[in-house]
Amino acid sequence: MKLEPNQIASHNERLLSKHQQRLTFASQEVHNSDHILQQLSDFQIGIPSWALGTGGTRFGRFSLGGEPGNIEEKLEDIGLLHQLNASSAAVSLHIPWDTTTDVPAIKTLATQYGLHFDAMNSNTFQDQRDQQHSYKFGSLQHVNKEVRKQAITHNIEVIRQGVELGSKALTIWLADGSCFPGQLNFRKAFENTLESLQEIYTALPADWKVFVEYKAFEPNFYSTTVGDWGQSLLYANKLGPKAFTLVDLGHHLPNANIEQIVSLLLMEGKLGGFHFNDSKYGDDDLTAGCMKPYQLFLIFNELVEGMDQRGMNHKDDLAWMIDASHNVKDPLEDLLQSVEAIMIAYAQALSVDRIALVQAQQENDVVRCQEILQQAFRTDVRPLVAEARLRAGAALSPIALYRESEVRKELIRNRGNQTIATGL
Ligand code: AOS
Ligand code: ZN
Ligand code: ZN
Ligand code: ZN
Repeated sequence: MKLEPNQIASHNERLLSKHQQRLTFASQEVHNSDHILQQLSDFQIGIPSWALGTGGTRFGRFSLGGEPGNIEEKLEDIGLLHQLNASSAAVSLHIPWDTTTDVPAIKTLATQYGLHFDAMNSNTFQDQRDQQHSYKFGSLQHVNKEVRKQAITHNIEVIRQGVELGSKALTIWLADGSCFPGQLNFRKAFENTLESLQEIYTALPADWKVFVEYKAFEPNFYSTTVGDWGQSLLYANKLGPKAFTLVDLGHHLPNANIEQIVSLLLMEGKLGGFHFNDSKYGDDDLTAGCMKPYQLFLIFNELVEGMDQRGMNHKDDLAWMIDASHNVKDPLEDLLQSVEAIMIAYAQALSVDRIALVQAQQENDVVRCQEILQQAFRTDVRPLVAEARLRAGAALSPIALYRESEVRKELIRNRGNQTIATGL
């Protein structure tokens, strides 16, 4: 389904006068509202194809109904999100879950929704039907060369599909590691993985990037072969200029200083992109900004500062993606919330008085430094985010419009009540 332009227009009309009051106030609260509005309208966030249905846990899964059963329906859902917020113009596919035989049709469909393809994801953490070798004991790290070869071939196939779709990057997340001490030789696992990654790297087109995603634990609980940003950076450095580290916010050990990691990766020119989400305990894959909005802001604060220092383009030089999983919410509402939280954090980071901050740092004025950051964080920039949407023809309040238009009801009518999204 698609929203009619007049549905959006009449929704906005109803909220307009209240919005304008708020906007006037918010614009006075920041020193650079025009700049922020411009940056916000350029900024686009990639939606994960695997987060459009309820994922469930190993204890169970509760169907929501109306979930997309194929790639066409996934694009339809993301197209709808993009209509609502004008900030979700990209989709990140996962292969083989999203394998398609009719690439031209998928490309046309995506273009109709105003979408393009962000990083492609390979999957060597599950065994697929008819697969010759099992990944039970790892894929790119495996002690058996034949298994490694199978995983390498899969990654090269993902690149091939991505090229056809117009993607420019491959994200590799490995479940590889070990569950018990002694199970594997760390160094050999690293070397095997590196060698495998090198073969994949060789298959990358000239204008492609590869993102090496790290994760501290799970599904392996003793060691992970790409376990932290240090290991990911080692691989990225050894691979070459097309290899980068991907930061998933939920993949760190408790209390890790993610903003510092981000800052140093940027300094090294090795930050590739993000999987945004939030968590309380581990890789919870909850809505971005739902637990630690200040951390999200601090990360964006480093990003804005570091990217501007390096003369990077905020829009294109990093891959901005969400990685999420839903058990109890309507995934589409959750994704709208995540995008909103990311936009808010970004807008706040853009509003930081950098000149004053540098001066306060030079003077070791710790109190002033904190005041400057918290001033930005505590300013309500939501009207600016809404204004950017309004100017782009999207909804002032995406979730309100989603509910008013009874989108889920319509999706259930079209797709049925007992749906399982392909993927997880
Ligand atoms: C797994 O924990 C990672 O976050 C990956 O990005 C993974 O490919 C994605 O979550 C889909 O399972
Ligand atoms: Zn991830
Ligand atoms: Zn995650
Ligand atoms: Zn994860």
